[in-house]
Amino acid sequence: MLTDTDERPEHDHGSERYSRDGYLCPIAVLSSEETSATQQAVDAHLKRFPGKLGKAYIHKPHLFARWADELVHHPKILDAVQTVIGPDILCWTANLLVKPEKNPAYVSWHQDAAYWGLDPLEVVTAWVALSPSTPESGCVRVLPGSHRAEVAPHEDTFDKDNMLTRGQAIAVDIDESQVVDLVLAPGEISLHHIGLAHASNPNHSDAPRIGLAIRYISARVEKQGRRESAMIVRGKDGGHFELERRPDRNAPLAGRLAHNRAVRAQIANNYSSESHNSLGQRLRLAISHRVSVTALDLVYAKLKRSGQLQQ
Ligand SMILES: O=C(O)CCC(=O)C(=O)O
Repeated sequence: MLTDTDERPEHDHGSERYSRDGYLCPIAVLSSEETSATQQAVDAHLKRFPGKLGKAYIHKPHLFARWADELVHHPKILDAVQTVIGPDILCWTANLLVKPEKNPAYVSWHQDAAYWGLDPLEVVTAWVALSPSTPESGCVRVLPGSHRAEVAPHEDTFDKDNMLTRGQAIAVDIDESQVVDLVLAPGEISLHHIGLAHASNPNHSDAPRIGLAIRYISARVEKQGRRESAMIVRGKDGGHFELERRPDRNAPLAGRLAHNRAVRAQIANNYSSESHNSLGQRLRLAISHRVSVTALDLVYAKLKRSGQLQQ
C-alpha cells in the first residue's frame, strides 16, 4: 500500500496530475479559525439530529445549515474545483459522512460513475476533513488512474455496515499494492473524479471521523431519471437542474422545505429499480426507498411538532 504523506504540496491543484491520477490530496483550504468554527457547528448539528433520524440530515445540509452553505461556497474550495471542471460550477449534492469511533461502518470499493447517472463525467467530489482522516480512522482510499478505465461492473450488496445507499461494490479485484490513502488534517480537502475507484475502512480510532463530501458538477452535466435540483455556486448555469437557493436566515422554512423536496427526488433516483430485473433486487430497492422516505417524514414531523417549521 502507498501513502500520500511524503508528497504534501501546499496547493497542488494541478489539473495535469488530476487527469493522470483522478485525485488531488491534500489541499489546505480552511484557516484554523474556520476549521474550529465549522467543527463546533457540525457537532451541534449532529447532537440536534442524532441516530437514525439524523440520516435524513446528512444529505444536502447546505440547503438549510449555514456552516454547510459556507463550505459549499468556500472560494478556496471552488478555486481548486475550477481547475479540474472549469468555471461554471453547480453543487449537485453534499453528504455529511460520519464514522463513529470504534465502529464497523465502511465503504466498499466503488466508482460513483456506475450509478450517479451524470453525464458528461465533469463531476468531482471535494471531501472536506472536519476531523483527522487517517488509515486508523478510516480515511478515503483510492486506486490512482482507475477513472481512465471503463466503469467496472458493480453489485448491490445491501451489507448492513456498508455506508453506501445500496452497498454497491465493484465486482472485480482491486490491486491493494497500488492503493493510496488520502490522509487529511481537519480543514484540508481531497478531490476525486467520479470515475475513480475508492473505498474506506472502519474507524478503529477513539474519535469520530467526520467529512463533508461535496459533489460539484460542471454546468454541462445532465442527470438521468427524475429531475433533480442543484445550486449554482460559480459562473453560469446550463439549465439542466431546478436551481436551489442559498438558505436565508430570515426565511428558515423555505430552506427546510427546499431540503425536503430535493432529498426526496434524490432518494427516488438512488433507489430506482429501472436497471434491475430480479424481483428480489426490486423488492429490496422498494423497501430501502420506503425506509429512507419514512426517515425523512419522521424528521419533518418532529420539526413540525417542535414548531421549527413555522416561520
Ligand atoms: O467518506 C468515506 O469514507 C467514503 C466517501 C465516498 O465514497 C465518496 O465521497 O464518494
